[in-house]
Amino acid sequence: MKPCLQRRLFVLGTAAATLSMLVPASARREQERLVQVRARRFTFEPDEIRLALGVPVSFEFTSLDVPMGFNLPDFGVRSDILPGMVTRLRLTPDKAGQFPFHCDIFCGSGHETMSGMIVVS
Ligand SMILES: [Cu+2]
Repeated sequence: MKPCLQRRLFVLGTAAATLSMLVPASARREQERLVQVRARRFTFEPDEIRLALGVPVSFEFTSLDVPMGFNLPDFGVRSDILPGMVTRLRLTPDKAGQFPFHCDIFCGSGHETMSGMIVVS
């Protein structure tokens, strides 16, 4: 490699390293947490989900038997959960506490008890 080309590459590399240090931490993409939830008559697994305040989460729902719903009224979100499919729901918890969720699609006797809890701290 010619010395002048080596010097150019060094300058370019140094400039790129400097630029990456100048990007503030807040502008970097926050790590999104993945939470997989499996539904089956008449349970969610897991039925207690602990989340960190302000950290984005991506839910992936699957049903092992019949169509279900995931409804989290305190955050105003819901999702269908269909057998053989993965449905996704993104959420960034902006308040701390315990927030119940439940199935909102009738799935048989026992549907009324199909619920769980999101715990944000
Ligand atoms: Cu149900």
